[in-house]
Amino acid sequence: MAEIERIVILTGAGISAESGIDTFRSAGGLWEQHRVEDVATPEGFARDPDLVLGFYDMRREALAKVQPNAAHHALARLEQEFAGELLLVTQNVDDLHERGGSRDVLHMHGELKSALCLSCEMRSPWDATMSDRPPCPVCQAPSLRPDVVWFGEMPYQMERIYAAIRQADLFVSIGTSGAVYPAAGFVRDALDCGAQTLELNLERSEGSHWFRHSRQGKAGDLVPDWVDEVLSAGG
Ligand code: BJW
Repeated sequence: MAEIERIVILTGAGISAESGIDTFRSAGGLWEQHRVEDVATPEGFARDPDLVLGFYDMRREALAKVQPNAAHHALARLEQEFAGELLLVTQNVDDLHERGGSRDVLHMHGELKSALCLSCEMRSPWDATMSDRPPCPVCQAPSLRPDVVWFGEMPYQMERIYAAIRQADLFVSIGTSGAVYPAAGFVRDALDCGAQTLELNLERSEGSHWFRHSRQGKAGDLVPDWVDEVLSAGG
């Protein structure tokens, strides 16, 4: 741990579970309540925009009622106190990392509190509903969609992520099932580049065997302990 100078962290829905946000693939999770083809694909949006806009309005509204947990706060502390380089990549569209104190968060699957205009292609901060078809703040067209990455779409900032993984000494995956690519492939990219790999998850994920180390438990317990280890090793 003392030799670790560059860390890439990937987080998923599990890190926000203890804050009260549903994960996707757990029993009772979002994909049991809604068909993924209907609410998380461009084709689903084209078929029934009201359903999709309502789904994301509901999740944006729910976000206002939850708070970051100990795992989000611990990663913010790591960002502040770690002497080396850190890239925090999240698949989550919530803003709990930012509200937990992290300043530099790469949202590879977009953000609930951002709108993407299908007319002018601009992204705008967004805190209101979309199902009432408000105008784009930039071009005024009533063409907003949630600024999230659906299946078949390209995640954000892939070049920056791959560049950081190529340089990393340690890749850490927290609270993600490893079911969705390209994020699920990052551990193999990190291994290929000689990095240490660590998984912190409630249970072994689909890609668990790729990780050199795997710890099972709640993110709210595992992440603060791991951050203490990194910082006490002089990182
Ligand atoms: C806890 C816990 C606690 C619970 N503490 N842990 C290669 C092979 C096969 C298919 C593909 C492939 N490459 C691409 C594809 C196609 C597709 C894909 O992956 N399909 C799979 C179904 C196989 N991928 C795409 O289409 C992606 N685009 C793409 O690949 O573009 C081309 C490209 C080419 C080359 C390079 C780069 C790109 C886009 C994927 C978009 C995913 N979008 C969603 C919706 C976002 C908006 C929204 O939020 O609604 O993103 S789907 C959904 O899944 C969401 C999540 O970010 C993502 C991952 O889910 P996550 O976070 O892992 O949640 P869960 O629920 O699955 O797991 C939670 C985990 O936490 C569990 O393990 C629990 O045990 C654990 N947990 N409580 C710790 N307290």
